[in-house]
Amino acid sequence: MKVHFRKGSMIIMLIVAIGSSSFVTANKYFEEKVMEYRVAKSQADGFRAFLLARAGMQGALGALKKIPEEFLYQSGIAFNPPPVPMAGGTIYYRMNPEDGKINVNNLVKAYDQSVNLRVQEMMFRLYEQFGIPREKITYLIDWIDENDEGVAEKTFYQMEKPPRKIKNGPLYTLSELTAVRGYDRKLIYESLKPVDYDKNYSKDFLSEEEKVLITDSDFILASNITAFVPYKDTGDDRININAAPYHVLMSLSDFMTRQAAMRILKYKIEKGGYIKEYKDLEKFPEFQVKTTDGFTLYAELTGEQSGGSGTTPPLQGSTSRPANSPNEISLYGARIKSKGEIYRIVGVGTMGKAVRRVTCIYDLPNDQILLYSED
Ligand SMILES: [Ca+2]
Repeated sequence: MKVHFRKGSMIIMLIVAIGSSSFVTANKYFEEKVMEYRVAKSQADGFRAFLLARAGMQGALGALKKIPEEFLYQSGIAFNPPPVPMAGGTIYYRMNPEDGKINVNNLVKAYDQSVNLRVQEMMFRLYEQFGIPREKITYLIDWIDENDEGVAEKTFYQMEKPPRKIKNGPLYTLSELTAVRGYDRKLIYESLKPVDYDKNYSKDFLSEEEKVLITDSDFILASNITAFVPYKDTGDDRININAAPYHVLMSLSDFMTRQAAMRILKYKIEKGGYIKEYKDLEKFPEFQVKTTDGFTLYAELTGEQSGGSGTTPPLQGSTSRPANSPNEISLYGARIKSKGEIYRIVGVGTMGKAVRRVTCIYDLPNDQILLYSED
């Protein structure tokens, strides 16, 4: 009996042992499978969200190609339509004209690496409004141009701690600007509005209407400049007046006035959000002021002073700048355009907790994507 009992108890113990170990194994197996399932599901959600984001971007591209621009502007919501529920998730897209900002890459002419003086002067005027020292434009030019001759070139960045490599080429995105001497996130992405601006301007100077036309975001450098590499090196530095914020409009010429910039912003509203022909501006007295060349501001902005002679308009606050050859600036023709050509498109897809975003810079006339990123 004893033996039998022993045998029996051993068998029972064995069964229990097998049972408990298999239970542990099964439990572990189950947990692993649950984890795998969760990972797979979140990956699937992420992938689906990504597909929705791509679909949003495609939708925006389709809208840009098919819908006349004036309707996009005038309908208001076309640039940023409400979210669309799709396949258990949501699609959003947003598009913004990018050529109302100054493309800093245009500071250097790609074909001969010389400085584009017209863009440099626009940048001077822009930086002056924000109280940013001019040297920072020179540092930026050194960063972009191929050569190593300048004040912020290879040797400067090698001495930095930690040392970093100079680009000596165009910026792919504006975020690269943080690597350039004299720039940081604060300067680029935070408001440069003077603390006493509202106190000084709001009551006496700005009408209620004007307060709407100059928004807080206009005081952020990143709202006024951009960086993308053009599809073709046409040297096109024209500013899209339908998309340009106040400070960029003020940078167009030494002869731009607050009244002239406001006139553009107000006229745009009068026209339902879109100035189809910039020729309309000619009739306003604000654009009939004479430049030192004897042309009107309108002629200077539109390049209609073709074959213009005389001297280059002097920079504000500068008397020491060497004179350029007479036609150096006027040669490039129009400074403004009314048709948008470059757009930033953001597509966002959500599925469950997953959110995916795709961004592109799109050149509409050339039907080219200049930059594409996913995150
Ligand atoms: Ca350089």
